Amino acid sequence: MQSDAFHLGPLADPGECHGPIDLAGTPASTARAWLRKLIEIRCAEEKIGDEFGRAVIKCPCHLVIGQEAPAVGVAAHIRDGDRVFGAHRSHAHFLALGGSLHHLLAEVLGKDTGCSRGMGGSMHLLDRAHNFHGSVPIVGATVPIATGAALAAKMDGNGAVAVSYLGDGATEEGVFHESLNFASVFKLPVLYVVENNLFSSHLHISLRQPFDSECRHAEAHGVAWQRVDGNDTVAMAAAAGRAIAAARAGQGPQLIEAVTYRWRGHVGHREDNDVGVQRKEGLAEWKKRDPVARLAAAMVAAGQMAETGVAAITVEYRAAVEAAWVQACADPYPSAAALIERVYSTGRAS
Ligand SMILES: Cc1ncc(C[n+]2csc(CCOP(=O)(O)OP(=O)(O)O)c2C)c(N)n1
Ligand SMILES: [Mg+2]
Repeated sequence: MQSDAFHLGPLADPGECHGPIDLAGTPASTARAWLRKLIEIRCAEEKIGDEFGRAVIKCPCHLVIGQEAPAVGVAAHIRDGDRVFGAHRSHAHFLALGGSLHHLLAEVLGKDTGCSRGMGGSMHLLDRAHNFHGSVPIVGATVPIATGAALAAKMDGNGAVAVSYLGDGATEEGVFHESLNFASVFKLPVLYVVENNLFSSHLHISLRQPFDSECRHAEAHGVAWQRVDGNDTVAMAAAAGRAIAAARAGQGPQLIEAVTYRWRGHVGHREDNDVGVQRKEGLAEWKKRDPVARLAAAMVAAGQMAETGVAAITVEYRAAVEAAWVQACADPYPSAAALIERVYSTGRAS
């Protein structure tokens, strides 16, 4: 076993990895598309945070501010027929694949126009038209579903892949290990993206696991793995490109560990609080690893964008988010009848 399968090293050190990233020959148009998507997600999340703070949004929201890059890097390689699954912190996964701001905001407001008809909220996102086949709040629960989707893709021989996003906390669920074992034995075309933000709720990884890197689980199950600076969109896209190409080519399951950090508390809008526990970590240092700023700095240095580029794109997306918000606020709630439309019943009275 590779000993570096156990340790994150500098990637877990908030004093490291602050500089501009390496564009690695990324064309200006591609870098710009990724930057725009990062900023769209950031603006949407800030709005959701603001409205959650004002108690206008009432469902629990797990914000992804600071860890937008994995979703954007992976989405760059998803094509129609692939099946992507998220978890409780999936606004970015949904938006990166092309999900609509309006459908997301309407969902967190409980409106009929939401992506789950307003009946799921932030943790039940769905957008099959953009290959996003669902997110659920039960930690680890979508890992076996994605594995099953990969089995279906293999049986259909259609060249599709499945993607499972999960957190470092979800690797503590037994079904994660069962899924990796199964996928490895059957050489399934599945990519597990572990967004290791070092925390599960208020608990740092050092209090929960003997080692801080989740790659050891891939190694143990014979799954190919890569570890990436999860705040570097270019590196994320490159790793996802390699992994997804290998999975499509029949080389079996892949795992990417994206090391990142969330700026807001576990749930809700506050920066200083994880479910009632005061945060102690060096958030100011982690903010220097901002995926938006680092991609933008590299683009400016390469002459791909003016210094004012981020500000201009941010103005544009704040307006788009605001327009979608106004529309969602004006939308109706589901009718009372709609509440039981999808309820399964045998018809027998108990
Ligand atoms: C099976 C299960 N156990 C516990 C919870 C409560 N819970 C919700 S999110 C969460 C933390 C998960 O951490 P991680 O997987 O690292 O994701 P992150 O929140 O860091 O994105 C926990 C414990 C749950 N929803 N489901
Ligand atoms: Mg986590």
